[in-house]
Amino acid sequence: MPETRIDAVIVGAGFAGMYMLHRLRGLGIPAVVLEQGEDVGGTWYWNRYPGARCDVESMQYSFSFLPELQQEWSWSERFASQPEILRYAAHVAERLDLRRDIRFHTRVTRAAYDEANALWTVETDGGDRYVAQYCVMATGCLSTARLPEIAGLESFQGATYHTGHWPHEGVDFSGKRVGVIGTGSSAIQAIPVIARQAAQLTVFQRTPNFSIPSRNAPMDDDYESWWKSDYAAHRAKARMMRTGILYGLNDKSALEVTPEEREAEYEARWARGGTAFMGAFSDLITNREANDTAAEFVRRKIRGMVKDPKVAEILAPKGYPIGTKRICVDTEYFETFNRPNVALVDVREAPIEAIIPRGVRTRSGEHEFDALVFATGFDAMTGALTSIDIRGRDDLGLAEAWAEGPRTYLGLMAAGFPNLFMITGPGSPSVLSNMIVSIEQHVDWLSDCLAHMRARGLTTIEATPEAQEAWVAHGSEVAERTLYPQAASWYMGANVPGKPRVFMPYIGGVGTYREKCAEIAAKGYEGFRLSAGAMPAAA
Ligand code: NA7
Repeated sequence: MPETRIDAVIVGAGFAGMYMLHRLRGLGIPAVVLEQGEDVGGTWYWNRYPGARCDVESMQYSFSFLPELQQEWSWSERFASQPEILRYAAHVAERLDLRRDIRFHTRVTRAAYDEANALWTVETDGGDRYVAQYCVMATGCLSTARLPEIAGLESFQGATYHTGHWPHEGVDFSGKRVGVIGTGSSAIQAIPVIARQAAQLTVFQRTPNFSIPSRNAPMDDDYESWWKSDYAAHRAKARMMRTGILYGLNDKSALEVTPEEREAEYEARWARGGTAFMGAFSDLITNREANDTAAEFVRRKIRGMVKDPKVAEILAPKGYPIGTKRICVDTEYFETFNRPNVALVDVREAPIEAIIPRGVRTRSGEHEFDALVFATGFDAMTGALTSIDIRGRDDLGLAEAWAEGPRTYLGLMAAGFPNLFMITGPGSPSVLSNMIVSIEQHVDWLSDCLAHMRARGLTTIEATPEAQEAWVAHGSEVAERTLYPQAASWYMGANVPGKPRVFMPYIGGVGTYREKCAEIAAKGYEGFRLSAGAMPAAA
């Protein structure tokens, strides 16, 4: 087995892996990135389904670490499409000359810690082996696509697709009868586009979702200039926001204003579009009564957009608070159900019994298709990590250590896995935030930590079990103060049968979390053990 000795192995060449490589180079730490795909971009490399678009505004969904980079790049739309984000990733790779240290087409299968030598051995599907001091998992939070467990899945004779693994050459649905299973963010973006092309589209919905119109539009020159004239200051503010996104947050409760004022606030945000809708009042994610006012507003909008009252009722989400399953952002999603070539099947009423050679059989009958699209989501946050055979001290498997749900300190490290780092791991704000803001914060923190260690001749760092347990407890306690645990969401692991129901991201807010991480570093990396050489396990 060919073996390479190197200081650091980074797994994944999405935005996290790319920036990590850049920072390690700056520190003079030789590193290699191992990437499954054939190019950079991570999530944006795989999710090429029609209509794929970021729901964070493009002026904010980009790197901030290099002032020239953010000045020279121009986004063409308010919300960037997947192809444009991928072009941006390629631009960054070129500008920083990153590709020479990235091994594409290389899937990591195993990473094992050699305790005596304090080294990680990382193995790939191509039979290569890398021995490194540090191993950085930049594997993404929504990167392990999931097919549902439906009988007969293999029997379908038409074409099948998963939104998270879309063919690079694209798909032409013209003249085709298409079935889409799922109504999460991916489906909500893809359905209007597929509906315009296909002869017939049938959507299988299990849980309706709240979605806010994006009001996407070509980039407004004045808006772009406003950002670029003082990018550093705007970014600094964004980093301290709850979600790492700069938008107007109303600090009033939804219950302290008059019904008219409340309506006006929701109307203004609905008209402006995007996830800033959830910033309408301060208590929308903590108070059910306040939340109900926003949920009811959106349900009313849906009833107004969808002509058939029966279809509107099926599409109107009920039974869980708005925002507790990830809020969607769409372009004419609900209106699409007014088209004569689009049908909606309520899977709660008529459960899918099986996939059959010609299509889908539900309790109420058979539906024939030429193509089936699975928009059924991901094994979020933990899937990409636990699908690699990661072995820490005493051969402890990460999947085993996380059998009851992920346990980390700050979402950066797990006890028992020295020198193994996670970028935006479970226990950090990650999927509840602007991912690029969170990626930069983690990579910067980790780079500073490695610089600190190297300056002092320290070689090993590990989270203590006590600090980890306290962080996990704090994370659950903060989540319990919100309405989030009330929904069966992928944040809770609820979309994967058998996955423990634990609220995985940290919901204390991006700004608060950043301060906490900085404070821990300032206290000499409190809660971590640092040593010069291999160290025994904590007592
Ligand atoms: P999501 O949000 O996990 O959505 C998956 C959808 O698929 C959701 O509507 C599910 O219904 C549905 N689903 C999953 N399994 C089944 C079965 N067996 N039968 C019927 N329907 C099913 O994934 P997305 O890709 O849309 O979005 C993920 C994130 O990526 C998104 O939030 C953005 O952050 C980007 P359910 O709700 O579980 O009842």
